Amino acid sequence: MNHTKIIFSFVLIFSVMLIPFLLLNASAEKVPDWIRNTALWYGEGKVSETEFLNAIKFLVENNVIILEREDIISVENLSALIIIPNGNVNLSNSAFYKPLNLEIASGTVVTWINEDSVEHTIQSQDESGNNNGLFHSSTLGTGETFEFTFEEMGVYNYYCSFHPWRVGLVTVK
Ligand SMILES: [Cu+2]
Repeated sequence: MNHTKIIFSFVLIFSVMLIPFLLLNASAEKVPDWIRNTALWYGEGKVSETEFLNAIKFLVENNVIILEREDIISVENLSALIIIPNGNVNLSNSAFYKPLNLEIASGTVVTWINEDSVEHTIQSQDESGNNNGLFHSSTLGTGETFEFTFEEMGVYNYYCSFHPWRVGLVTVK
C-alpha cells in the first residue's frame, strides 16, 4: 500500500463514519413533505424560485435550519443633548434644563445648546456648589453650543454663572 492509498482509505473510513452524523443533523423528519416537494419541483422547474425560497425561509423560521448569528459589536458614537430652553433666564419659569438630570454611559459627548433668548454659561460645580473646574463654557449666545465628554462614572452638577439658581445634573453610569 503506498501513501496515497493509505490516505484514501482514511478518507473513505472517515466519510463512512461522518455520513450518518450529517444525515442525523439534517433530520428528514423535520422537513415537511410540502417543502421536500417544493424542492423537488423547483429542481424540475415546476415552481418558482420565490416559492422555493419561501420554503427555505419556513425552515429557518421554524428552527429546522438554525443559523448561528455572531454578536454584532457596534462601536457607537455616544452623544447626548441638553437643551437650555427659552425662558431659562427667569427664576419663576419652569424652563429647566432638558433633561434636568441627563443619564449617560461613560464616554458620551454631551452637547448643551442654548435655545434661550439670553446668554448663558455651563459651569461645573461640586456637590457643595463650589466650582470644581472640570468644565466651563464661554458665554453661549442663542443657538450656541458647548461640548464636554464624560469619561468617568459619577454624578456631575453644573449651573449657569449668570443665573446660578439654574442647576442641572449629568449622571454617568
Ligand atoms: Cu444662564
